[in-house]
This record gives sequence, C-alpha cells and structure tokens, in this order.
Amino acid sequence: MTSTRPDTGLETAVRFPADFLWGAATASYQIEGAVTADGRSPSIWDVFSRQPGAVANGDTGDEACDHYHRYREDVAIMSSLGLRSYRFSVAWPRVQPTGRGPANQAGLDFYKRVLDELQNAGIEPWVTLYHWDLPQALEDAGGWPNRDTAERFAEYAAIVHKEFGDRVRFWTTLNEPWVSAMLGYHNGVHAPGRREPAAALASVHHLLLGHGLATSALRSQDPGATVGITLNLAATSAATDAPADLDAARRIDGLANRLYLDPLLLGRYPDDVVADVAALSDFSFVEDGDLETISAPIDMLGINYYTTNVVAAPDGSPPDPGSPHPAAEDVRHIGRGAPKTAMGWEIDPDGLYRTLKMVADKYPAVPLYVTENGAAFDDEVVDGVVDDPDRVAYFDSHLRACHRAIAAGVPLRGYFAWSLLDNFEWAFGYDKRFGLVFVDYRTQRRIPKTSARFYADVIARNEVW
Ligand code: IFM
Repeated sequence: MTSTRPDTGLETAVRFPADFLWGAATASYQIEGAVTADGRSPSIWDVFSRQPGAVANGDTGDEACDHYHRYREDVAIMSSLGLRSYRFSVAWPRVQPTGRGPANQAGLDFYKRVLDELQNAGIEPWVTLYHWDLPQALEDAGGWPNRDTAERFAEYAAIVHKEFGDRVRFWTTLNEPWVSAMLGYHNGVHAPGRREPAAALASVHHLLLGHGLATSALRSQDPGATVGITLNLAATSAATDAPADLDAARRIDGLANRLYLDPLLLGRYPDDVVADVAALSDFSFVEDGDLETISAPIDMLGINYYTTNVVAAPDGSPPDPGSPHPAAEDVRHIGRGAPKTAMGWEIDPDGLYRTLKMVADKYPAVPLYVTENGAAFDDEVVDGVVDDPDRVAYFDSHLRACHRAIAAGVPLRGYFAWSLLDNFEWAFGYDKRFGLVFVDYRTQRRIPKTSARFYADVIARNEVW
C-alpha cells in the first residue's frame, strides 16, 4: 500500500465503524489573521499578545495563516485529504465587535464564504462558538468572572446559529473552558493574563453557565441541532499507591476533569473540589437554577486529548507559581519517562483510551467525539518535503487507542486531528507546529506533511493498518 504506515510493529489493521466522522480542527485566532478586517474588533488575544513577554518572540495573530484570505486554498487542501468534516471556530469579535448588540454582517459573511466552500467540497462543517477570542470590550466589562458575560455569550450564539443553523448540524459551545478559566485568570499565561484565583473559579461557573444558556438558545431555534461542549480531559493517576499520592491525584483529577464533567453531566459541583478550594471561593456565584441550565442534556461531548497527568503528594518544596491548579500548586507533577512532543508533553496513547473509558464508565451515556488530538514536533522542510514520522506514529498509536475504546463499548463517533495547519500556538507563538500541513509563515506556502498523507490514507481506508 502507501509508504506512510509507521514502523510501529503494530501491524494489525483496525477498522472503524462505517459512519465514523473523520475531520481536522482549527481555531479562529490561531489561523485567520486579518484582525482589523471588515469591522472585527480586538479580542483579548490581540491585546494580550502585545504585552511584552506574553508570547514567544512577541508573535501575534495579526497575520497567522492568513486563512481569512486563503480559505479557498485551505478547503481545497481539506478536500485533497478526504476530510469528512472540518471543525473551526467563529471569532466573536468579527460577529459582535463590542460583544453585545447587533451583528456585524461583514464578519458573518466571511464564515458564509467558508461554509459555501465547504458545502461545494462536500465537507461537513462543525462550528465551535468560542475558542478563546473574547471581545476585549467584554473583558473591559469584567470578562468571564462577570456573570453578564454568560448572557452575552448566549446572545452571540443565537446570532451565529440564526445565520448558519440551516447549514451547520454540529455545534460546540465552548472549547476547553478549563484553559479559558485557569490559564486566563489563574496563572495568567493566556489572555487576559490575570492571576486571580477567585476570579478563575467564578469564570469556570460563568463559562459553564454560558454553555448552558447558549445550548438552550440554540435548541429553541432548532430542536434538531447537535449541540455539545468540548473539554480538555486527561486521565490522572498517582505516582504510587501511597494514600498521600492518591489524594494528590484526586485533587488534580477534580480540578482538571470533574469540575467540568460533574456539573455538565451530573448537575452538581464535586463536593471534594469545592472543599479543596474553599479558602479561595465560597461558590456564592452559583444561583438557583444555574446547575439545571448547565446540565441540560447535550447531544455530544467533545474531548481534546494530548497527554496525561501523573502526580505525587507535596514534598515540602515551594509551590509552583505557574501551576494552573488553584489550591493545588504544591502537588508534584511527575514524568513517566515516556518520549515527549515538542511541547514537553509525554506521549501516552493508552491515556486516551483511559480518558475515553473513564468518561463512558462514570457519566451518563452521551456520544463522544475526540475533537482534538495531535502533536507538535520540530518539523523541517527538506527539498520541499516535510517528513514527520514522529507525528505519524503519534496519530497511529492514538487512533489505535480510539479503536480499542470503541471495541470496549465507548460511544466514540468521530475523531478530529489537531490541527489542519501549523498555526499560532498561543503563548508559544509560531514556534510549535501541530499541523498536518506545514505553513511557511514568510510566504504562506502550505506543504502537506507525511502525516497528512498518512491521515488521508486512514480516512480513505477507514482503518489504521
Ligand atoms: O492549540 C491548542 C488548541 O487551541 C486547543 N487545544 C490544545 C491545542 C494545542 O495546545
């Protein structure tokens, strides 16, 4: 067959269900550029990325992959890979520049053009409504720690859905609320760069409330829409069976996974996590009826998976000032000694299996999608070619983990590679490349990597062989 099969020693072909949805994902600020075009206002990332030292090399999303102007070429690439679905996010500051009030038609029109192109290519669009580019005007009014932002998000969601609801079946409200809350408001390594633990916890609630309110707005406009949310989840285990290590794992699992899964799928915040953070917040931001709104049934849950957490009890060393975990900055994060990606993240395909299984076993049944999975490596162009065997092996092993999960009864319905293109990797700027397709940022030339051919083969065959 083709030459892209990695030499993993795992030569058993694993076939996916016939209707498995194969896709790739991107996000608006990471690829679009054109940050002042057609009435778009600044987002928190436009402002944050200009703060000295906030982003590697002082990079910004000003140009990014210039997808705003090159979307036709990009959809043609998707077509050549045989993608069945494309998951992208809509930039709130294009649609509602001040975060409230009437829509900016010119901003909506850009996404209409993208949808036209996808429709012509027969690629199913999957819209994420919020992938971190909050209009700066809303941050100036308090940002996610402010309850009104949840209401504003639902209003914006309704505008986007009213415009595109006839053409878009899959709707993700939020991408990775943990990142928005904890990196944005607790350790401040993401926009808006605040280091306010209590505000971070309020943000968690208002993000989830925004999800619930938006879900209800979408449903009232179209009861047939497929609506869900995407969480970044990571199976978390203790370094040893010592009770103190097990308790450290409980704390991090609580903050990283259960603080989101429990309210969304069980309708309550986990008591142990609320107790762990009691010195920071009394959760008085939770109002009557909020948890009913947050836990209204969803049609699917998106899971973004990159790596796992292995943790150990505090050992008396100073707490990590950069920790994203409020009231758990003293927990130690231990490596397993596995190979790492260029992000320094250990490669643990079995962790994807465990994460999917954990959700399927512990929570009421809901169709699952891996809405992001992928790896950054230090790619190079040699003679016009980008050969990325490490990324091919990463996809191969993680897809096999997905297949194992399906075989074990997990209702996994689709998989989206992160990312279609190399792009703006937030605080790491353009240094980290996650794409199936290499982007030369000087010329905007796109070069599909070996992993793109591998993934295209997987899709065409509906199997990893
Ligand atoms: O690039 C990000 C994406 O925006 C959200 N999920 C994780 C990716 C890799 O860090």
